[in-house]
Amino acid sequence: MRLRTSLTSPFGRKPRMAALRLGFADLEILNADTTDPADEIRQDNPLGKVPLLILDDGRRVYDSRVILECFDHMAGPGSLIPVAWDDRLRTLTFQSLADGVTDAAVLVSYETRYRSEEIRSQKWLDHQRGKIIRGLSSLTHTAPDPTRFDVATISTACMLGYLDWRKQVDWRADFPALVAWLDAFRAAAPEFDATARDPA
Ligand SMILES: N[C@@H](CCC(=O)N[C@@H](CS)C(=O)NCC(=O)O)C(=O)O
Repeated sequence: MRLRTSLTSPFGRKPRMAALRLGFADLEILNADTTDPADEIRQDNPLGKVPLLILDDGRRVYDSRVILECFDHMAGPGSLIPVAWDDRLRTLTFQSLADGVTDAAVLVSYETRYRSEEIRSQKWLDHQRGKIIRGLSSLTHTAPDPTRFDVATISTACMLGYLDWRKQVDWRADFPALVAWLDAFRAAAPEFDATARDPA
């Protein structure tokens, strides 16, 4: 199997963490450049986004949620997504929340990276930051159990790691409960630090 991603992508970090935990030693991780029109990523995924999983039989699988679903199937149902319905629904919804915050954070980052100051929209940045703040507030009240390793905790940790890097909001100052959450997750899941952009 091959995973095409950039090592800085918060969505690409999700399957990289999961593959480490599940012991997928045959997973080859290859770089992809979504900004390069010549990169095959645009043929493999019409959306031109990473991560992309290429199965040994040639099938192309995207996005990160479907890749984790695929890993869960390969490693045995329940390994990343609980099987019991109520737990499954809650876990998948946490994943959607964390991924949605990451989506908003990516848009904030793109607005500042790809658009010059004169055409940048403060209204749009505020709109996206509102999603980030509301998502983090919600997680402060109810968060997935940080001692578990599943699609909810993986996505939440990758989202916080991305906010740490790009600093779209000052989440550590404003949401101290989530600092404790990430510390607890890191202690339980060495895969998080092992997949950092610059692992120690
Ligand atoms: N829903 C997708 C989001 C993937 C995504 O937004 N990836 C970003 C990198 S973090 C990307 O490829 N951006 C390039 C683009 O939007 O053209 C997933 O979960 O995989």
